[in-house]
Amino acid sequence: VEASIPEQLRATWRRLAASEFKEKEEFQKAVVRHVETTLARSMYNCDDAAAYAGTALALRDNLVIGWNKTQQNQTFQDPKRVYYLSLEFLMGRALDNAMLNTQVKDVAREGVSELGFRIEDIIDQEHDAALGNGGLGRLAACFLDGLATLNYPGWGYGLRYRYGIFKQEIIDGYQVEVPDYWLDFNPWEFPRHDVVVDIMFYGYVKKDTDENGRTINLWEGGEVVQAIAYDVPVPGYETRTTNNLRLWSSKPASGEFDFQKFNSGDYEGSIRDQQRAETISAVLYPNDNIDAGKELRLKQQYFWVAASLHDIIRRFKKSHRPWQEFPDQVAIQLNDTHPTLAIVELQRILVDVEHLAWDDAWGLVVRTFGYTNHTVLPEALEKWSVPLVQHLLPRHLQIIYDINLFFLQSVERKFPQDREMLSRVSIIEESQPQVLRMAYLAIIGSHKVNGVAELHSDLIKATIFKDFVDIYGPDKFTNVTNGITPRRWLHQANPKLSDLIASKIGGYDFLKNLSLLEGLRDFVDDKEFRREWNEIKLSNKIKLAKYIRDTTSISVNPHSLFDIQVKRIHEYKRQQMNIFGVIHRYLTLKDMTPAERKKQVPRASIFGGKAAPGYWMAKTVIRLINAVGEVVNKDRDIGDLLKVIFIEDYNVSKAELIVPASDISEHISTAGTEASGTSNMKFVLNGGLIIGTMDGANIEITREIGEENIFLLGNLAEDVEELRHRHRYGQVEMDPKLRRVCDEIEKGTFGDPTIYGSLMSALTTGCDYYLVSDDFSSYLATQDLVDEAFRDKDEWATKCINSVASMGFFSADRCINEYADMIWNIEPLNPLASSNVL
Ligand code: NBY
Repeated sequence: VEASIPEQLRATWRRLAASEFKEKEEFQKAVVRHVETTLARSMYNCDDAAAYAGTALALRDNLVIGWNKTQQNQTFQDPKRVYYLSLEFLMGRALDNAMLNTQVKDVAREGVSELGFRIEDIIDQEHDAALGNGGLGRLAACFLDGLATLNYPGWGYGLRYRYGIFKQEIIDGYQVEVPDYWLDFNPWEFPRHDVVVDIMFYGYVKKDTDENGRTINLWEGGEVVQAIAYDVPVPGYETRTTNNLRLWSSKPASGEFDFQKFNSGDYEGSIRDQQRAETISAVLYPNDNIDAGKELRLKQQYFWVAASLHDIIRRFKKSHRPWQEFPDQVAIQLNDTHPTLAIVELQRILVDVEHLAWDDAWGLVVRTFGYTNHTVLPEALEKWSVPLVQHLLPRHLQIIYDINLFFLQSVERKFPQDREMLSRVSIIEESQPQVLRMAYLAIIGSHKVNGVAELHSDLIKATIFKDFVDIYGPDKFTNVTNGITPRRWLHQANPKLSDLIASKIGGYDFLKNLSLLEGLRDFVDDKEFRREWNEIKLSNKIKLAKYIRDTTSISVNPHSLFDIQVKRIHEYKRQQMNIFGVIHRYLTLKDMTPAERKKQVPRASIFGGKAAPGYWMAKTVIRLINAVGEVVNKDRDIGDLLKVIFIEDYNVSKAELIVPASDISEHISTAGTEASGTSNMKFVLNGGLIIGTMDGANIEITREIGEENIFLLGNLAEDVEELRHRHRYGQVEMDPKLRRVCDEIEKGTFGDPTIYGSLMSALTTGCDYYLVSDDFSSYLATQDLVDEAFRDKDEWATKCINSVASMGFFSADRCINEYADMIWNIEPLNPLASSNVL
């Protein structure tokens, strides 16, 4: 407040206020000014990279104006806000999205063209913001887009990793990890050197008495690092609302380096502390769906959670409301258990610092938090070692013990006869060493717990959280099926399809109200419309084929069936089943006479995805896919009939190229293992069909688009347990077709078979935990149906169009509105409401 300009001078400010460009020439002026002044370049020295920088900076000026106004408006109106705490925000590129959301792309295209550039080349210069692993991180990014588009006052809080997810290179068929230097030039972040929070680790707890003679606990004597805020604007589509994503970066608390050491000649020693502090936000852990339990990861979690809560509380305190109103002003959503310490940190602040009574504080905490679960896989459920937490966060451990004690007392009152219940639901698992079950803590400290698709939400209630349903009743648990933003995943990724749809159903309103896609049904029978539809798909396939040719020198016939599986490599997602199917197809083609081969539907099997660096089995799958490609792609008997491609370094911007080019995409996880999946939604929205199991959101996609429009295969979740049991007792013969595939691998057709030893033994001695053998014949039979269906181009287009027409439900906007109503209890804020500041 003391930094604000006195009232009598504000008229001058208002007269001089920066304004947004709308016309081409204003935009061009801004680009040239940034190239010439901000970058100190000129027309004699302006390559695509400089043109990107100039364009991004010009656009950024516009964004910042709307962003400042949104934030001022939110400050003045002071509505209840939601804070989305996520260790991952997989944002991808910002420029194209910002141009489209603020409706200036056409102006920009013309503008840069007159300056000698193609907008597509400029867009391509941008480095992805890859602060995430996969679905969980991308979901957070889609949610930010939905929140802003719907005018909800909502911020994201995350970590500003210096290195995002590694860049994947394929060398001799193997994945090689290369660091991701994404911050070299990032015009989309604003360092807030004035927003700094001290964060403490280690130390001890001292008991003391306050002025009223009550015992208080003081956490002190620890090591301090500083969190500095970096803000990223998040523009909504066709609204002035531009929300904020605040990312924390770590730095040493005590100056840049140790002068004493520096002066005494210990140059290395002088920067050691600095590096130690900066290590906290240095790298994103590259695991998806696996808990590594590393101390640095726990430090990241506390650092980020403590800085974010401090910031949220500072904002709450500005309006001088009593603590009782905290949950009426603040909703905090926990994206998985990674931010669960926020529950403990808020309780600590309320009790130790603000001196609220325990029960009053706890009531506020529970009303504030919601927890989203993204997995049932036991290896992905976070558990922190008690000695580690004791060492790093001694006071938090005490608070967790108390939370657990009061919780267990209440359970005991409710179930006095059930002694085993207490050890089952205790936050502390009595292992060696003891560990904290973070999911249990998240449930106990939240008022709502949700899964991310219907089946998944049912499964968590029936399995991993069953006792908690008995304790709290079923209403604490709910489902919010995931969604995706149609702005990025249709309009931006597939502009031609978006334009065609708009030309038919009366403009682009469907981008804000995705159910309007229903209007497409009126045109399914229109032959000319189907022709245009197919032409767009073909042009998207040509574009991908060109990319594949440019990057791998493999040529793919764009008329072949593009069969795509792109996602993190994981056994439960079963890329191995896909590549075994490809080998089977290859062997079948080899068995045929040339005349028989001529009758087959040509297919390109396209894979992409990163393996966690320590995940041996996943890396072996990548190696096998590449080895199969090596053999198949140069086999003269096969030609165009089968191509096997592994696209290097799958990320958000590559997804924007790949997703619109699919005919069929694979979502073939073992039933009950994929919580939702979100790329399944992206592919269907872009006019591709799905081959998939009855898992995650595939089930609801089927319900929406109709069984006739999806290729389902495999066993059901309810049968998985029984099937695994049979494998464990050696009661399952391997499927003969799979046997033949394995024999071929073991014969050395795809190189030294010892490379694939782990993969082979997982099917046999490893009891085939993911049930590849059980689903393989169903998978192959379903792939045959895909081939048959693809022959009838008209029928295929009809399926695709009808499916797209039914995808309204999977908008991130529907999903955000459900969270807002059921969990956050927040309302949209009119971006123009506060006329005194605008
Ligand atoms: O979240 C994914 C689910 O697998 C997918 O089914 C769902 O659609 C998506 C959005 O709800 N989960 C996911 O991507 N998880 C991770 O990336 C992840 C990352 C780190 C850790 C655990 C999971 N970790 O413990 O470090």
